[in-house]
Amino acid sequence: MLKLQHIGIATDNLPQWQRLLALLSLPKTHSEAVKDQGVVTHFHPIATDQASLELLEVTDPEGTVAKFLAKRGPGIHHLAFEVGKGDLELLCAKLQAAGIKLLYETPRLGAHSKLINFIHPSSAGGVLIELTCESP
Ligand code: CMX
Repeated sequence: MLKLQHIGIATDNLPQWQRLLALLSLPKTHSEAVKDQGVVTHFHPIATDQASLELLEVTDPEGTVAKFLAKRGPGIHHLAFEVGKGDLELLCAKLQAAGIKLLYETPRLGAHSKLINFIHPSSAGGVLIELTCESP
């Protein structure tokens, strides 16, 4: 099985990402200029034990993913991070207090019967971020 190594995110606002990743307890471990590619890379390791690629097949033509496909075309739709059981409400409160825009007032039920909430792309450098945890 292939092992996920990293996900590259293009940004024009590094401080916004650094602030959000600090709130999510994802510190930077390494920065490196890659002159040949015209970038400086900043690495924030994430635990990837049993991560999946989730293919989103639309069933509701009015749904958010159908809208995404129509507006932006196919491609990466969101990143999902799992937090410890019982920790989602606390993390959401911390993010809200820091001015990060969440989609739901309280987490909803998602795939695998997990609790989910989302950070709006406007608060996460143009990337939709799903936060998930085991439901109690
Ligand atoms: N990634 C990055 N940007 C996105 C995006 C995505 N997935 N979806 C929308 N955007 C952009 C829009 O293009 C728009 O950009 P502009 O302002 O430049 O036009 C911007 O975000 C704001 O959009 P919006 O008008 O607030 O809202 P949308 O109607 O486009 O909906 C969002 C965006 C995030 C609120 C909606 O997609 C949503 O509710 N998502 C959460 C639910 C979800 O995505 N479910 C599917 C996955 C379920 C699962 O994995 O289980």
